[in-house]
Amino acid sequence: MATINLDPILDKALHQIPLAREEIKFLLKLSDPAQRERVFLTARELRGKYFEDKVFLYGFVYFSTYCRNDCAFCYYRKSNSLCQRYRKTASEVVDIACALAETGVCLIDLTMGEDPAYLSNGFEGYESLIEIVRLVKKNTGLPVMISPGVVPGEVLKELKKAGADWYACYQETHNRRLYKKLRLDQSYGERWAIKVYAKTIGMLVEEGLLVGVGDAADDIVNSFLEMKSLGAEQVRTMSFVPQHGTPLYSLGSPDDRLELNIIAVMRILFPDRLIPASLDVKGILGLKERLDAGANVVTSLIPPDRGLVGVSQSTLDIAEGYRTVRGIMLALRDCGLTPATLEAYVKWMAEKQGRLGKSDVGKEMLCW
Ligand code: SAM
Ligand code: MD0
Ligand code: SF4
Repeated sequence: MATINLDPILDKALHQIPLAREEIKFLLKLSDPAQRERVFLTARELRGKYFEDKVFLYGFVYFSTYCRNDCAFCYYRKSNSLCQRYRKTASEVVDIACALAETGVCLIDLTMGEDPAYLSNGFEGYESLIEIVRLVKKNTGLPVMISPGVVPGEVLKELKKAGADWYACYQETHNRRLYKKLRLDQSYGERWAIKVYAKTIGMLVEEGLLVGVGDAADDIVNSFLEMKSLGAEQVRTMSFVPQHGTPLYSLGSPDDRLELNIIAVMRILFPDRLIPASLDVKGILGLKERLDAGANVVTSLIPPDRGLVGVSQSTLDIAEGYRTVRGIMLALRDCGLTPATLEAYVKWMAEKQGRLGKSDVGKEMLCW
């Protein structure tokens, strides 16, 4: 294969000229620090073009750590005896969400394991979940993202009616063989279809990749294609965080470089979308490098005194209060970034719901 030169690729990226598969793979595989910094600089320039110096801050309520599934990578997996199991009551969830709203977050993310009490308990279970969303929306007035795993379409419709604006449900990988090793006994098609359905009922959708679990560069490029076809308004990646007592623990932690390269390439391919820098991978110490790679959302902000655990970093930086709006301000300043206003976020959401829901998917950067 002819040697690929970085300059023309970055020039195409800056002018939003679609990149070829080989060019994208070249960027993903970069290891030279100076070259990677040039890619990150291009990513930051593109982020600035659409978002100036603004970042969006998402408050998290991990309200149940019970799960009916056994994902090979996950702390909440049903057979992990080491998982700290809890299920917050509706009033506790509302209390925590209101406290988060007070700190200035622009969205409340309600995350749970696929808790059988909600998802395998017939109408009553679904109703309790819908009620939690309704109460959080009513009491905070904030945009709400739900991350409940796979739910029936009818239930998703009710969750949207109750106030859920976003649906997050990550495929992890679009390589079906790898998917089967990650999300044990879970249908690939079902998990994909409910996201597509969410789009048809006007919800904003987040798609996500898990890296460092046997994925190859071609898998990641294929995932970018799937994200494009889905029209996901928020796209993310997270490095695998090994969990004691789980099947993939022996894989160990991947090198962060791939996650950072992916964030930058996502910014180049989807310049006008939301791309998280998750605190649930490396905590506060990992925030600046993820933002410098082009991310523009800080996720997994968790209040320190509420008995909540993250899903990949169950305790890191939580009790210390580092995963709070106040706790991240220095890192934001170091990156030359400031929190966006709630009005700006709501306006962005409204625009996307109007424009991306229809055929006009905006100028995509993939040339296929
Ligand atoms: N149960 C819901 C679900 O599976 O969609 C929500 C739980 S949480 C948001 C699920 C996501 O967290 C997974 O899709 C995965 O991307 C991420 N995650 C879970 N365990 C992880 C780990 N050990 N390392 C990195 N990411 C992890
Ligand atoms: C995060 N632990 O952002 C959360 C989660 C749920 N919508 C996202 C993966 O890191
Ligand atoms: Fe359950 Fe979600 Fe973890 Fe899978 S990723 S074990 S569905 S909480």
